[in-house]
Amino acid sequence: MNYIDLRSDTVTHPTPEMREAMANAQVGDDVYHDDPTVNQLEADAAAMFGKEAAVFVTSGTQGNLCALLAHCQRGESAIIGDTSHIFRYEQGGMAQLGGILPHTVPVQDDATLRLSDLEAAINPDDEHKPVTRLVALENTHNSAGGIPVSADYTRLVAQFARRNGLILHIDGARIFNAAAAFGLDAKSLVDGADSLSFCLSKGLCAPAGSVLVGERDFIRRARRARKALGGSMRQAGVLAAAGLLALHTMRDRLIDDHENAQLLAEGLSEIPGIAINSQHTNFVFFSLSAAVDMTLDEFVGALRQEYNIYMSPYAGEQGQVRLRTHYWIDREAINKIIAAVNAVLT
Ligand code: TLP
Repeated sequence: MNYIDLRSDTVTHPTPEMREAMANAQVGDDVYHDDPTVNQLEADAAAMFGKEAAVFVTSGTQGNLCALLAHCQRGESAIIGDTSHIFRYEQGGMAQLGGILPHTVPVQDDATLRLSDLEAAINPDDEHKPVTRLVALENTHNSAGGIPVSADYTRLVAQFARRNGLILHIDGARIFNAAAAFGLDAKSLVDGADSLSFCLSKGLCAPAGSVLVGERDFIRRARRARKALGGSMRQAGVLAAAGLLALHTMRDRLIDDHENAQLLAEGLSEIPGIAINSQHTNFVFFSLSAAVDMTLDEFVGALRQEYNIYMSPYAGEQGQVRLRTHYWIDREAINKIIAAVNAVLT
């Protein structure tokens, strides 16, 4: 590649091994459960998280929406973080298509939701109020800057959910980044959760697809939701073949992306005019200091035009740039980025 793309880890291309596996994949019609490669991916994902079943979906957004549609009835309420991806960046699909009311609670600086806020968000049994059905966590937390959420905290929320008759769903788009950050098996990060959606197409490099895991009955309902959303694919084994490699060969190297993000933040922090706001897992957020005589758009434009380095100002908060490291950004690229930013600012 003759460019360096830091806008997201969603920009990752499939690896050469994935392209080869895709070309050779055995396929069938997955709506008939006939695609052996999809079946394998679903079985492996379910086993990895100690759940009964799994369903291959087109995207992280579809995984979350299928989960919410399968868990909740129209008119019910789900408690979610006010900066959660489900609330902010998924077209309000839960409300738009599911008639599910989002009840938001503040996401704390450490990416957790306070148990007292969760408690206060549960509606009493009162005919004026929607029935509260579910609580959702996000790990790692995107808007919080890629912060990983601990296994202990997740267990606490799972116990809280159990005590209050609520379902716990985890948006684990980057659950393997959290696992790498803690040096833990990803399964321990979803202990007690009823469902988890995780993405194959971000740091793990598959070209498309996410997997939703949970109990068998729940997955049966989620498959119906996927169908209603037009997301049931036919010979999806060509995608699942890349997904299998993502699941089995790409998790262990995520720690390299975290190290690269750390090196990047360290290198950028030494450049006058750059203020690093946060660095967690594979995320770096920074701002330009007031002394810099350039708008963010001009800065980002100069990097793109002069150095083929892509960054984007972060839509969530004005004045910040969000960077993501991933498989296609190696040490050499990190050094090039630091040198280019230095050149643009001096
Ligand atoms: N996030 C994308 C954008 O939509 C913002 C990105 O570039 O980070 N959950 C989380 C925590 C996510 O970060 C994302 C994608 C999703 C779900 C949705 O996944 P896709 O894009 O596959 O629908």
